[in-house]
Amino acid sequence: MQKPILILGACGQIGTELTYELRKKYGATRVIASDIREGNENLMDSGPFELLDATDYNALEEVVAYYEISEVYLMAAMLSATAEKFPMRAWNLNMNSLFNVLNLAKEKKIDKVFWPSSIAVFGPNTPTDNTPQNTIMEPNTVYGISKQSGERWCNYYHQKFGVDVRSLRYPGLISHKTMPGGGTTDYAVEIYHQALSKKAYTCFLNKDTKLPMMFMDDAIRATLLLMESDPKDIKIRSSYNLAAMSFSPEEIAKSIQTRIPDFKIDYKPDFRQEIADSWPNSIDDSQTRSDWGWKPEFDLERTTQEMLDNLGKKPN
Ligand code: AKB
Repeated sequence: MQKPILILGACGQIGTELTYELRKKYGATRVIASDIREGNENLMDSGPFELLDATDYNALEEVVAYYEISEVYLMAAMLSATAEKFPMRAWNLNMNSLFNVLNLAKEKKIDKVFWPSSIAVFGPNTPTDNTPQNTIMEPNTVYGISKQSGERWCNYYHQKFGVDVRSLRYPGLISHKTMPGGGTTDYAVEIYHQALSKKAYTCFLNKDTKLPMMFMDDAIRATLLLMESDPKDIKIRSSYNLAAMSFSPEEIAKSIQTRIPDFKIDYKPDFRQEIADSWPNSIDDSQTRSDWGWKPEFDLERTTQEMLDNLGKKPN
C-alpha cells in the first residue's frame, strides 16, 4: 500500500493538479495537501489539508510525524518575476524549505523527495537552442540562482547521505485549472483566458521570444513517472532537463487564431523580457527520455485545443 504523501505548496499552479492526480492514484486520505493559505474549493474538499509553512522546520517535522509521511513533494517556491522584486524573501523561501525537506530525509524521517527545478537554472551564456543537460549555466536571476544552488544541494545530499531526491527542470507550464503566479512564462496561460474573455491580449514579452513550454498533464505525468522509477535508472540527482514544445508569443497567438480568428495580440515588453532573454529557446531532454522513458504527448496545437475547450466551459 502507498505510504502517506505530503505536498508542500499544494495550492499553487503545479501543487493543485499534483494533489488531484496523486489522490486519484493513491486514494484521497493518503495524500496530505498543505500550504500557507487554503486552496480552491475542489482542492479543499478532495482530502486532508494542513496549514503549513515549509520554512518552519518544527511545524513540518510535526506534520510528517503525525501522518507518518513517507514522500514529500516540495512545490512551494517564489517564481522568477516576483523573486526579482523580493530577492531575500525568495532566497529564504526557496532554500530554507529545501533544506528542511532534505534534512528530514537525511534523518530518515521521510524516504523520498521531489523538488522542482526550472529552465531558469540556465543563463545568458548557455547555448540557447537544444540546451544540453550538462552545459554552461550561470543563471542571472534571483530565482535561477536559487534553483541552481538547490540542484547542487540535492546532488550533495544524495551523494553524502544517500537521500533519495528526484528533480525535473520544468519549462513554462500551461494549465486551465489553476493560474500561475509570478513567473515569466505566465503569459502563455493569461493569453488563453483573455482570448476568450476579450479577444485581445497585450503580451509582456516580445513577439519572437521563444521559450520552452509544457502542458500541465505532461508535467504531472513526467513527475509521477520519475517518482515511480527504479532508483537504478535515475542517473541524475541534481535535476533532469524536461521538454515538450517551444514557441514564441506570435506562434501561440497564431495557434489561438485558428480557433478565434478575430483574436488580436500586441506587445509591451516589461522587466520580464530580460529574464526571458536569459533563458533557452529549446531544451534537449534526450537523457531524460533514455534513462526512464519520458515522452511528451501535448504539442502547441493540442494545448490550444485543451485550453480553449476547458476554459470555454468555465464562467468568466
Ligand atoms: C517562471 O516563469 O518563473 C516559471 C519557470 C520557468 O520556472 N514558470
